[in-house]
Amino acid sequence: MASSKLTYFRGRGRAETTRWMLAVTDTDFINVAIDTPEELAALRATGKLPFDQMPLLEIDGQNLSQSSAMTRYLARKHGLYGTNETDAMWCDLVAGVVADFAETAIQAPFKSSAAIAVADMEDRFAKFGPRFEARIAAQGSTFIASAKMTFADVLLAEATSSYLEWCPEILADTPRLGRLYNNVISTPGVAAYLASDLRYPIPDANYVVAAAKVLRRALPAHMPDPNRFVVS
Ligand SMILES: N[C@@H](CCC(=O)N[C@@H](CS)C(=O)NCC(=O)O)C(=O)O
Repeated sequence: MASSKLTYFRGRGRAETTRWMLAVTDTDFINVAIDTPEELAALRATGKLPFDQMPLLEIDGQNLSQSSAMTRYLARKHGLYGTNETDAMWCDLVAGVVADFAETAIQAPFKSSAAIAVADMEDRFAKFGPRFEARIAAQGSTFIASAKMTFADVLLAEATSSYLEWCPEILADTPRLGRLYNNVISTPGVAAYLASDLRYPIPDANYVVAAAKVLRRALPAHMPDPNRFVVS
């Protein structure tokens, strides 16, 4: 039996950073997919979601909410928070910036066309890519927050993986970020995860529709019948 359980929609979304952290720390897990509003209601009725939100990570006898708490919990538990307070501060600082950077990739499948999604990501990368590069250089050219790998590197690699799926040439002028990315995806845990069935495919319109159906929310306005799941 797996030692942890991650419950979310049948896709990457806001659970993906936790999956990468479970992978890099060699923590075995299963994905539990919520596919219907009824399944979400049943999950909420268990009381395991303190703020009624997914993802939910069940680990070490605890129910964790908020992906940022999950990734930091795993980082503290497995020594991926650097070696001193300054490292820890840089981990948190970079994790915050990476969340801003990653948001554009998370929103990509919600855009009205792939061209718009790619343009948004190129703009976002133009802002943050050179800053990541400079920070990695200042840190010693291998990692971004410490002399050794931290969860900040893992989050940055996860976001970068999504950018690369939409914009394959995006790392052309940021070789240090490219090396950091390769270092993370080459760790045994992440490499095994990315090659496994636990890794969901790149999110597309079907994922957007599936999530809206579960949450009974409106779809992006460009989609047909955008209010088809909204219950008034
Ligand atoms: N900041 C949270 C976001 C959680 C969140 O917004 N979850 C959505 C699904 S992606 C949800 O459960 N929405 C239902 C609700 O807010 O009631 C995280 O990263 O875990």
